[in-house]
Amino acid sequence: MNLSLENRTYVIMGVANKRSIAWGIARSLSNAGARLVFTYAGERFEKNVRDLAESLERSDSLVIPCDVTDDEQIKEAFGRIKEEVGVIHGVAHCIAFANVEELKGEYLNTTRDGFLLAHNISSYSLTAVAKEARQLMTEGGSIMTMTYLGGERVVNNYNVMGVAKASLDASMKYLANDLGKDGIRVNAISAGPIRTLAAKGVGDFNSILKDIEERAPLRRTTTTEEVGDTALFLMSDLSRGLTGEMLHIDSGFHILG
Ligand code: N5H
Repeated sequence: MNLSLENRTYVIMGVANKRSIAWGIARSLSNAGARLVFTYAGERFEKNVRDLAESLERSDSLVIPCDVTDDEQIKEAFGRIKEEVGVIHGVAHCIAFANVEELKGEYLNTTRDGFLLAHNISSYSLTAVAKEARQLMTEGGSIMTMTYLGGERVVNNYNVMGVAKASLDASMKYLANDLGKDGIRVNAISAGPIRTLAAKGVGDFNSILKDIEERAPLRRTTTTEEVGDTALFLMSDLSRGLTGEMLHIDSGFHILG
């Protein structure tokens, strides 16, 4: 039993640029010998993702569009993956969205549309993706998603995204229960704050990071490499007994009161 992912294929959803957590995951899996399939949402990110995929040592990555708000696109994307690579061994779901104006001030002001949008993209998409991925995971495997502490307790400004992450966390567990009989494990990584594109425009991000450097048990902030290497563990057979679990990769910040 080892960390090698030779002869395995993984779908990575949610690379926006080189700072993306999804890209940290891609590098760790690729270094372990995996073949990768990248999905992106919207033409805006296509070139970034293609350029990044080409920078990997293996030249057989697949890059395809997949807007997770559209069931047809998810079906089409996994249909193409089936045609081109056949069996897959895992999916890294690194997708979230909320209206930026609802990520500050009082949660109370969340609109119905904003609530549904955040839940649609950030939570329901895992279920919709797992349903299609299951059909290609005939040898079993591992599905993982990204969550954040703000789904477990109140973190200022996280607001509707926190409520969506709570829903995502519960979905992860129900999916783990459904898919366990097919040898498919479902887990989540709860990462500490990382300066990604999604974090851009978040007021006070510097002071959030500074607080972590001062107080987290490891006295440093989380890197995409740390998340990537944990994803490698989750995708490998070393984690074969682990499902329905949330791993905090956050320098231990979550244990603080
Ligand atoms: C407590 C905080 C800070 C406040 C909340 C931040 C929430 C961020 C997550 C979502 C995904 C950000 C988001 O949807 C921003 C969009 O409205 C605008 N941005 C975009 O459209 C960019 C271009 C694309 C790439 O973004 C997406 N999502 O497609 C939490 C922080 C301390 C930690 C953090 C930043 C958590 C997290 O969930 O990412």
